[in-house]
Amino acid sequence: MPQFKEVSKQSGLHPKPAGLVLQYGTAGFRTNAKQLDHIMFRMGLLATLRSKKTKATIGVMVTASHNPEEDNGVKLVDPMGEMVTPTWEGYATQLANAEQEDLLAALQDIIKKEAINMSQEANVFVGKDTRSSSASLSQAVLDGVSALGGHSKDYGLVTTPQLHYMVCCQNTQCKYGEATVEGYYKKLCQAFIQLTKNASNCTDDQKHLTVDGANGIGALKVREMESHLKRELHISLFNDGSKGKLNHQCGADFVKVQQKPPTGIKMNPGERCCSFDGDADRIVYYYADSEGQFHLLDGDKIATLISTFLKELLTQAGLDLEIAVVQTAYANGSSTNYLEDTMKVIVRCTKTGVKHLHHAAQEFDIGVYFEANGHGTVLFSKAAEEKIQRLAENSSINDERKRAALLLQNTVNVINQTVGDAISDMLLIEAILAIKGMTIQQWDAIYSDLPNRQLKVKVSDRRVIDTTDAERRAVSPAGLQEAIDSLVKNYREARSFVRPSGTEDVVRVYAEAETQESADALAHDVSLAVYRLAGGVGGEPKPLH
Ligand code: NG1
Ligand code: ZN
Repeated sequence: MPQFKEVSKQSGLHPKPAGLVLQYGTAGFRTNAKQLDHIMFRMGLLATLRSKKTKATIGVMVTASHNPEEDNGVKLVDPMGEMVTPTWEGYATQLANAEQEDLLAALQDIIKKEAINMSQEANVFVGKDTRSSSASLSQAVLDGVSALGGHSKDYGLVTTPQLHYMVCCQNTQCKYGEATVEGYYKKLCQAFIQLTKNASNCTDDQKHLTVDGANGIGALKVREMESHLKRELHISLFNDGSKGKLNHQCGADFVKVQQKPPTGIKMNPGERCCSFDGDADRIVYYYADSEGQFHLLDGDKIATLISTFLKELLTQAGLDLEIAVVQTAYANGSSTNYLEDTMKVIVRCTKTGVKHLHHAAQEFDIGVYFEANGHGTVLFSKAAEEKIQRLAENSSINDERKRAALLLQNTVNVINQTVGDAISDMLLIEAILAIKGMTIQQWDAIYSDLPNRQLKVKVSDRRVIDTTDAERRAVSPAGLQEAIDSLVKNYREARSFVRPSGTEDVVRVYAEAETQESADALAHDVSLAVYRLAGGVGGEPKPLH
């Protein structure tokens, strides 16, 4: 194959350390940046093959999201902005782990299995986050693309969802929008401004939002976007990367897991604050009340706010569209009860990992999906979008229906349907709160979270834990589920489950109960059961109090 000579030559500049084995996991490859040069080059090769196979543009994003600055990672983006299919995740792992001398054979194997026409043109979009290692690692991706004769476009510093958006725009011949960062701001901000025109008497105070940029790419992009917002949203940006370290004691993951505010921000009582993660695909909100008590509004609260808003608009517009909320086992039990019992919307539970949620959400006219950690978006089926569009253009309907239809139309436009997007979610939430004239306290009061606790247990091989029922029950090792069931019975309104993490070498334990003390005690009890029954390593888990 003519291109193989170049691959052979270039791969020598990105050699694989012998024996190193890495896995394409839930979030792509993710580890210390020092181990990733050869992976990046090879993902450039793989993206080129995927582009030839799909005859479409493929994305490659260099980021390790909420991990520490020293880490990095890479994810491939499929033609419509979705994650790549499991088969290609398998190829990614094969190609990444082929020893240097076996690389061409590994490539050949994929080409043969997928019957790839090597004379087909290839096009790859590349983006990177602000990590110090990202510049050279994204160059390695570009080297991989050019080694196989593919065309590439380097978007440089972009958020993960911005890269997904570019890929989708390109592959829909710009029907989804213009494939530029400017185009992204224009589409989202125009929709946001249209939405907020429906907010009556919004004061400057209500238009104010404090944003923790996690010292990452999201901060840069919020700054870039600000002029497009035409003062309809006043952002005070903290942790903008000028001083602090990426994700260090800040960002959405820190705030959600620690259940406390990030360092480096100024919080005034009652004011809305939000945190992005390191690649701006997650967002959580929070505020401090007049007593200084911290209140977190996570992905479940966000899903509830958005689905309530959409359901009301559908009723006002007289549109018969089925709306569902997709969650994971980590969703707070109170949110599930509220959605099912009070809101009467369909709720689905899937395995952890965005691709599972995204997939399930596609089955409905409108699928709102959020992980409790703040990753999520809304998907509208093609038919739903067309119905909304037709109604918005219909001149013979009454004012109430018309207003609702236009609101729905602009809601569709403010949302990045390709993947969870902190910037897009932020604009949607801000617009909803403004339209409903709702404070963050009122939003928080829609339902009360059950106190909960997440813990990690180290075991010698986390694969001994196998789960079923969307990860809510353990089928192995023997006796573990029975132990959890009997521990849960000791507490009121309690629930607990365990699962092996897909991104860290740990078993995650989740517990919720009527009080924080009970949730903490149950999480500890279950951690001990995991430690004893699933091969715990190191010292026994210690009680939290
Ligand atoms: P793992 O490590 O498999 O629990 C974590 C998050 C996921 C998802 C992925 C990808 C939790 C409990 N888990 O997965 O929701 O975001 O990372 O980043 O938050
Ligand atoms: Zn992220």
